[in-house]
Amino acid sequence: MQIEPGRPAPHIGDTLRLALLGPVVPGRPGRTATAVITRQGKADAMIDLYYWPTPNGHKITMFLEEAGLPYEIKPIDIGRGAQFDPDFLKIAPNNRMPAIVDHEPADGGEPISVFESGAILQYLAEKTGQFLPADLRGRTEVMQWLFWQMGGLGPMLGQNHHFKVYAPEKLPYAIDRYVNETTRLYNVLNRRLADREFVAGAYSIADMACYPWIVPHERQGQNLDDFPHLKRWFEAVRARPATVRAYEAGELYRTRDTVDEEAKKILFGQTDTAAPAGD
Ligand SMILES: N[C@@H](CCC(=O)N[C@@H](CS)C(=O)NCC(=O)O)C(=O)O
Repeated sequence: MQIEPGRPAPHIGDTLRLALLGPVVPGRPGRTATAVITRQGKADAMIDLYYWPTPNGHKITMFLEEAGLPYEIKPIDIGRGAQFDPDFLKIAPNNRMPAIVDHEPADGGEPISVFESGAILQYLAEKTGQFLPADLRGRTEVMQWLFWQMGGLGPMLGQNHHFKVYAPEKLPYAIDRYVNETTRLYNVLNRRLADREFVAGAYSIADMACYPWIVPHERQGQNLDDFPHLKRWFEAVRARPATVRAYEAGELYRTRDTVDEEAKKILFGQTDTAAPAGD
């Protein structure tokens, strides 16, 4: 985190004006952001959140801000390889963030760690009794859309970003495949939202899982005007105060382009691909 030199350490409730060192968008230097320190930096936070400001990371800050749980962000700078730190791998063996450690689990026992954003959302919803209905039918509605996001919307849109934006070679077959699949998934969500306010009943972890993946719709080759129900939902979720706070928290860590050339080597050059000897 880069904070203006000479400033005291941030405290809960502080509003900071931050100079973002290093342009986020090439050609737009000198950006600043206003960030409200919510529960980050609290020494005895209930939840440690291992985080970087990406769609899967935003899901969890959205939940924590909605529920008002005390949390401390432990930045995992994936563009600099922090996901391979042995201590992080103990709680997140897939070398991906987000992950959490809950220091006050419901059973009163030792801290519990959770990785995978869908599992984290479910864990936090069960812990707090919020954003996941208790009744069989309501819960099943939410869980199927949460799994739909985890198995479809996230991975497919991630491949869209990869081939459309980051791949060194622009492969028309791969770009068409993932942009078309993105459009299909947007249509599924748009139809789903035609006759309801949120994805599954009241505002839930299914909405929190989907929303951050719709934020980069332009880079995914999509125009939200083509999906009017999705657009209405998107604007409603974007306007929620907790969503605003979650994205402001992320701005603190967006001190440079996350996927610069060094990051590309780390993110797209992972070499743990050979079977161990004897397999
Ligand atoms: N299915 C995982 C995906 C997590 C994931 O892909 N995280 C990315 C950032 S959005 C990451 O940590 N990448 C680091 C890497 O590729 O090494 C989840 O939903 O938690």
